[in-house]
Amino acid sequence: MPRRFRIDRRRLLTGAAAAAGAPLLGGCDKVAADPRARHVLEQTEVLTRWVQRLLTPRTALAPEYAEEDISPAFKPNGTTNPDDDDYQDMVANKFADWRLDVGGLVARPAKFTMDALRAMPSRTQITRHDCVEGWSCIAKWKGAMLGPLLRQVEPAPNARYVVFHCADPMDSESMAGAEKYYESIDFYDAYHPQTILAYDMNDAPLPVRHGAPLRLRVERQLGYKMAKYLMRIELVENFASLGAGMGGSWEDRGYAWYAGI
Ligand SMILES: Nc1nc2c(c(=O)[nH]1)N[C@H]1C(S)=C(S)[C@@H](COP(=O)(O)O)O[C@H]1N2
Ligand SMILES: [Mo]
Repeated sequence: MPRRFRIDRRRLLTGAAAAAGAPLLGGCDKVAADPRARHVLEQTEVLTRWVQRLLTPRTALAPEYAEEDISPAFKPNGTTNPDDDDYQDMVANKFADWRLDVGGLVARPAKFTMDALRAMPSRTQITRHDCVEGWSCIAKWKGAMLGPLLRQVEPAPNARYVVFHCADPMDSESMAGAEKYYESIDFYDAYHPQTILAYDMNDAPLPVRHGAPLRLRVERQLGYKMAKYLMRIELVENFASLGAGMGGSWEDRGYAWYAGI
C-alpha cells in the first residue's frame, strides 16, 4: 500500500471528525474558530467526498456485471471524433505514432507506446457507465491499471492529483480560449484497482467514438470523469495552472469535481 494512502487516511479521519462535530457545536463561530473545521466547511465538496469514503470502504469495488448484461449499443457522448488535425493524423496512421506522455511531479517521466501499455498489469471489468445526463450503459473494458503505471514513474511527495489531458478541443462557446478536454482524480481513485487506462472495449480496440486509442475508466465516478482520447498524464499539486482552476473541463463549467456514484 503506498505511503500516500496512510497519510490521506489520517487526513480523512481528522476531517470526518471535524465534519461530524460541526452540527453539534450549535454556533458557527465556534466551528469557524477551528481552522480545520473551517477548511472543511469552506469546501462542501471535500466534505461530501470524506463522508462518502467513510461510508464505503476505500477499496470497495463498483458493481461488475456478466457478459449478457453488456449493452447492445453503448451511447457515445461528448466528443465522438476530435476536431483536431494532430489527432486526425494519428487516426490515419492507426495511432502508430501515438505515445502516452506521463510527467509533471514525477521522478521518472516516461512516454508509453501502446505495446508497452498492453504489456503492463491489466484488468478486465464489465461495468456500468452513468452519465450525469441520466443514461447508463454497460460494457466490458480492458486496460492498464493506473496504479502500477504511476509507481513506475515515481510520483513526487508533493503530487496530489493525476490530470488527464485529451486530444479534443472543448467547445469554446461557454468559455473563452482554445482549450482541450481535461480531467483529474486524486490518489484514492488513481490507485483503486478498477481504475484503468482502457485500450479495449467489448474485446476490440477502443473505437474513435469511445476515445481511441486510450481512455480512463474510474468506475466509482460519473461519466464525465472518464477522459477519452488520452494524450498526456500530468501529476500536480493543485489545479491553479489548469483551465479555470477547478480540476476539469466540466468542473470549470460548474460540475462537481468529485462525482462519486
Ligand atoms: N476527451 C473527452 N472525454 C470525455 C468526454 C468528452 O467530450 N471528451 N465526455 C465525457 C462524458 S460527459 C461522458 S458521459 C463519457 C462518454 O463516453 P462514451 O462516449 O464512451 O459514452 O465520456 C466522458 N469523457
Ligand atoms: Mo456524461
